[in-house]
Amino acid sequence: MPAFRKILIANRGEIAVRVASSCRAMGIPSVAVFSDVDRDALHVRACDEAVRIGPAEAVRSYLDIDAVVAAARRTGADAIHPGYGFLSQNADFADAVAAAGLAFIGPPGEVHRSMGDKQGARRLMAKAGVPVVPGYDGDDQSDATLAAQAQAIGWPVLIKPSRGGGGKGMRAVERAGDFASALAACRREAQAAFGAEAMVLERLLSRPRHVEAQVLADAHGGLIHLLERECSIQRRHQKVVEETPSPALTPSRRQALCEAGVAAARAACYVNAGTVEFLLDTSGRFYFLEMNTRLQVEHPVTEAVTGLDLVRLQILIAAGRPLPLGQADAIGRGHALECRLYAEDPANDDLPSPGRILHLSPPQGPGVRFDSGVAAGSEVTVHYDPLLAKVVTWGRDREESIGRMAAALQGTALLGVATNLGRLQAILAEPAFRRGELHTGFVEEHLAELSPSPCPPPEAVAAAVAALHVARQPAPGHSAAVPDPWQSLGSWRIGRGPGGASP
Ligand code: MV4
Repeated sequence: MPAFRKILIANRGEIAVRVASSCRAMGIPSVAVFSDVDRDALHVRACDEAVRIGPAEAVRSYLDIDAVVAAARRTGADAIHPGYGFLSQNADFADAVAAAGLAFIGPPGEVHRSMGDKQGARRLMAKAGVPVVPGYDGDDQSDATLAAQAQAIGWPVLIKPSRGGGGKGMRAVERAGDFASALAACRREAQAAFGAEAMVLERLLSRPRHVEAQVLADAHGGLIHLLERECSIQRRHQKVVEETPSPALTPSRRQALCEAGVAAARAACYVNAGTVEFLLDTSGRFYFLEMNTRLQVEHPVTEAVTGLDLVRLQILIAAGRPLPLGQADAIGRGHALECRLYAEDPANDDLPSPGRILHLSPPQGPGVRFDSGVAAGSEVTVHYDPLLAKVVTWGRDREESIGRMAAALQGTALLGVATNLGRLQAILAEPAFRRGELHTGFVEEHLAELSPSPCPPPEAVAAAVAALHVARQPAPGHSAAVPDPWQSLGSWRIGRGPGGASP
């Protein structure tokens, strides 16, 4: 019997396409939801049916709990997969889905709630024996107590708002004299952003690595880890390159970190797929950072080395099935990398770069996977995350995986919007990257060497697109595999853009 009758995917872009593919492989019909600007989006075509849930603004569509639950009810779906981002870690959403008599493909609301607060999460982990960064997570939040605790921790200290995710509102303080004003600024910001001002203090680790453990728990007490991922290559808290295994871990450290991930998940009463984030300091010690109560963007590298389908496992767990594998079956083979392709302009401070995708040639080759939320003709808007696609490579070892990634990036062509493709190639070529010398300041530190070559002018892009499409004319009797370039260009014509503007 199939796990569910029908699954609604409460997301868009590459992850909605990814979830739809596992639904299809399991013989479960899928329902897409879409906003007005996503009517023709790839994820809508990837699903068996689709429901409009609102206008472009995410708060009135992909973040609208009532609209999403109503769409599930209307289409007869009996489960909802939230993907990542949007409502995926929203406790009220998980509760609303359950209250509607539907299965939420993720942990229950209570788990999201308890892990959505750094203070509570730190206390729970410390109690469970999971190492946390030396710091303070007490209830006494008076200025005097926090200042005294900071002094006891030792400088530099990092002030973290208990409710802030993804580095929001954090402040590093180098010396005692700067603490009071930094604390006041943090409180004002946290009050405005989250309506709460509890702070956690931690020793500021210098050039740490970000290593996370993938965990998997069923509803019957079964709980395993699926090894780790290293995600140190990021910029402004946006991950760019991820890999597994981490080049920084010895086998015994790896086992300790992954077992700490399992202990963290057990303490949180975790169910479904989750990620326990750690910081790894320069001496190899690791500390709990936070727990992500969802499927992660970078899950494909784990799939590449374990041979598992994480979305399928999530669905089976949500249907009440026991884990179909034990810890001894979770073996990593070889090495996998993921590069995130973003519609952002490295020549313009990485700002989002909306527009129409005129041409997309995906990478090919052995050990290459391409998870894309867009195709030629797709419109990239400013309304959502600028992630376009992920290039994933597998190799017998890190060197082979890097070689395949470098080749895959070289074999990727995406025209019409500015992307970080050149930056990804530069990171892969960086000697420190090749040596595995990664840390969370890597991109900023090497930014000068990672600077992009300038974008070609629009006329050159259009000419290249036309040339590519001419070169791909089908043999007589075969239908064209790609859309007509003049159609994909919309109203743009050489020397006469719409309203005189370039495309
Ligand atoms: C830290 C840290 C150094 N020391 N905590 C950033 C996001 C938030 N989840 C936690 N973050 C950090 N916490 C201590 N005690 C450095 C960071 C950090 C970081 C962490 C993971 C990935 C990328 C990062 C980039 C900058 C800072």
